[in-house]
Amino acid sequence: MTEDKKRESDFYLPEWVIDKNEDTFATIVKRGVMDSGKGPFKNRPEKKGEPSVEEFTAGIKENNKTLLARAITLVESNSPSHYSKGREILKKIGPDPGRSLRIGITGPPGAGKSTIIEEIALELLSEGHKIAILAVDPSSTLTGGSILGDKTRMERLVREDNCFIRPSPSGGTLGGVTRKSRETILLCETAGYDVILLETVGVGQSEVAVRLMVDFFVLILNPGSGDELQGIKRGVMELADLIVVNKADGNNLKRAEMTKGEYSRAIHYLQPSTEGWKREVIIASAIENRGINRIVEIAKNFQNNTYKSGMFERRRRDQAFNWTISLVEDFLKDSFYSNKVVRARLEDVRRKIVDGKMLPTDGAEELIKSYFKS
Ligand SMILES: Nc1nc2c(ncn2[C@@H]2O[C@H](COP(=O)(O)OP(=O)(O)O)[C@@H](O)[C@H]2O)c(=O)[nH]1
Ligand SMILES: [Mg+2]
Repeated sequence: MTEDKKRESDFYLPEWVIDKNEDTFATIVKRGVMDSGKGPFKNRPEKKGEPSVEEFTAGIKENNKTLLARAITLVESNSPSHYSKGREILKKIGPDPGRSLRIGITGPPGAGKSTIIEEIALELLSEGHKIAILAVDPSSTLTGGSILGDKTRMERLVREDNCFIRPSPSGGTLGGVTRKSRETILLCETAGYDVILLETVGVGQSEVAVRLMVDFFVLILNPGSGDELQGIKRGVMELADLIVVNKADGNNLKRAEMTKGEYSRAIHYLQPSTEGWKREVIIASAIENRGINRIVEIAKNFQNNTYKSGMFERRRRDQAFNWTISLVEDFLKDSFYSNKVVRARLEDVRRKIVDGKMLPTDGAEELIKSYFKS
């Protein structure tokens, strides 16, 4: 018994404690109290470990928001053991967890994306839909702002049982965030969310990434002078299924109408983003809740039309394969750059190339050879 106690108390000492040299330390390490048998801790349920894959899956299907959030944390995790558990959960769920409409909302910072998302969500909730709001922000370190906007405004949604809000994971590569967002979408759909709203800041690359994850893609812009039209990349407009000129209120109303006219002319020559769907430009005011029902209506028309034409299903399948390829690419990149031999050679090759002593083509060949030799 005493022998047991001794060993047990040794266990509670930190690793760095030097044997029989107690005076050296200003801190005395004592064993903590696990359970006094009294007080508030007594009735607390025994701390269980992480739920099993089955418990996760069953809980998510019953819309247990805590388990849903924890599962998302697992798939977002960079730790291989967490991520592999996340993957097991996804495997159990299967490739097609339920009918949903995935809507991507993009646009420059401050255009009113979050405000519009909130209004769309409130409208859909009142119709009995279940809404998940996710943020894809590959540039959170650049833009700094909170992507879901003013927290107090979101409070209207936070209280809703049928609404789940998940802000963007901070940091990470675009590829990483994209991969995780796809998994997050699947988890939300398993929990019964039938409309997924994805907000992304328009910074170039992110629109392309989000377009590959959603069914319907909306670009939010503001009333502006004709010059601004030049600044909006043609490519971004080409990705959109709908363009909304937001903030059409107060003194801006007239300008919004004019901007709408300009964009309508500009999109005339663009390729459709979705085969068989003609994009349009509308005006809206999220603050005055005008035009929001029109956005919802157009999204539903889009869903019906693309269901009928088969485009909806076809795009989903293409996106699934695209996801597969991007996972392979992520893997290869990781494998290459974490390879010890490659890492050892990298600096030397870099120096030779920077000093003009080696051709980039030879540098690449050398690195690739060292990868395969290792
Ligand atoms: N006047 C006006 N302001 C708006 C409207 N929608 C959003 N805003 C304001 O624009 C600012 C940025 O909105 P936010 O939704 O956070 O933009 P985001 O960065 O695109 O998500 C906030 O101060 C909003 O209150 C609108 O329809 N009209
Ligand atoms: Mg926002």
